[in-house]
Amino acid sequence: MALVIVSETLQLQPWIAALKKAGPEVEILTQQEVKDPGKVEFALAWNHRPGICKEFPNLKTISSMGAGVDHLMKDPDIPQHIRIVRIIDPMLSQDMYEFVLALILSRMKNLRLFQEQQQQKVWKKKRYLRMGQLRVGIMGTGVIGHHVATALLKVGFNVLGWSRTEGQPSGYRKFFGQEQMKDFLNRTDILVCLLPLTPETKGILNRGHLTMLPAGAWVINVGRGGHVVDEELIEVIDSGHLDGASLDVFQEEPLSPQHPFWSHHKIQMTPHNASLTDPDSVAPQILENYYRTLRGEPLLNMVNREAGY
Ligand code: NDP
Ligand code: OXD
Repeated sequence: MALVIVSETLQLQPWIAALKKAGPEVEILTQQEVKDPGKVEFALAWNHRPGICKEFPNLKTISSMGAGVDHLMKDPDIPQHIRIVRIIDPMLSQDMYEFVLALILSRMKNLRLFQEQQQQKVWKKKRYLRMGQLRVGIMGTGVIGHHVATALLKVGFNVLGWSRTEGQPSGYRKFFGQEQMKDFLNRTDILVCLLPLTPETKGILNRGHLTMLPAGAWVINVGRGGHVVDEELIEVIDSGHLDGASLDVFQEEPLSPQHPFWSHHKIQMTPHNASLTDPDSVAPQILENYYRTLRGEPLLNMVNREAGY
C-alpha cells in the first residue's frame, strides 16, 4: 500500500516533507516514482491530470490538498466507489478570515486610494467608514464561511449569511436557498463569496444577482473564478452600481495577460492566495484518512459527491 501525490501546479517538496515527518512509516511517492501502480490505494491530489483512476487500478480514496474539490469533480473518470475527502483545517479558516478582514479594512479606510494619491503626491482627505456601518454578507456559510462570519461579528461588523440549507442556528442572521437570496443580497454592502464551485453555483455572481446588491456595494470573491460571469461583473461595475471587486480566484489561473480584470482600476486582484493549505498543519488528517482507508473505516471530511462539495 502506498500514498501517491499528484499535482500539475503545486510544489510537492513541502508536502512530501510534512507527510514523511508525520508518518515516517508510510510509503509516499510522486506519480513519477510509482513503480508498481497496483500498490497505490490513496492519492493526494490538486489539479491532477484527468485519468489517475485508470493509472492506479486499486485506488480507494482521493484526498484534495485543499478545501475545494471542484478540481476533482471535473474529472469524469473517477468511479463512484472511490471516496473523496477534503481538507478542513482551523488554520485555513483563520487565514481566510485574516485575508477578508484585511481587504475590508483597507477599503473602509481608503488605503488603496491613499496609495494612489501618494504616487501622485496628492494630499486629500476622505471620510472613512466604521465597522458597525457595514453589512457583510457571507455567501456560503460552511466551515470557512461560518468561521469568517463569526470572527467578523466578534470584532463588530454586522454580518449575515446565505447557504443552501438552513443549517444550525448561528449568531448572525442566516438566509438560505434561492427564495431567500434576493433578501440576502438586498441587505449586503460587502459580499464575500465563499461557496464551493458546483453546477448550482457556477456563474452565481452574474448581472441579475449583482444588481440585487445595494448601489455602492463591493464584492470579494475568494470562492472560485467560475462563480463570476466576468463580463457581467465588469458591466455592473462600469454602470456605477457596484463600487468594485476584490478577486482572488479566476476562471483561468494564472489569468491571461489579455484579460480586462488586470487593468480595471476598480478591480483588485490577488493570485489565489487568500488562504493556503499548510502541509504541516494538515498532514495528520491526511494520514488518518490513509490509515482509515487501509482498515476500511469511515473517513474524515467526506465529500458528498451528489451535492458536489
Ligand atoms: P464547505 O463545504 O464547508 O461550505 C460550503 C458552503 O456553501 C455551505 O454553507 C453550503 O451550504 C454552501 N453552498 C453550497 N452550494 C450552495 C448553493 N447551491 N446555494 C447556496 N449555498 C451553497 O466549504 P468550505 O467552507 O470549506 O470552503 C468553501 C470554498 O472556499 C471552497 O470550496 C473553495 O472553493 C474556497 N476556498 C478558497 C480558498 C482561497 O484561497 N481562495 C482557500 C480555501 C477555500 P450548506 O451549509 O447548506 O451545505
Ligand atoms: C482550497 C483553495 O480550496 O486553496 O483550499 O482554494
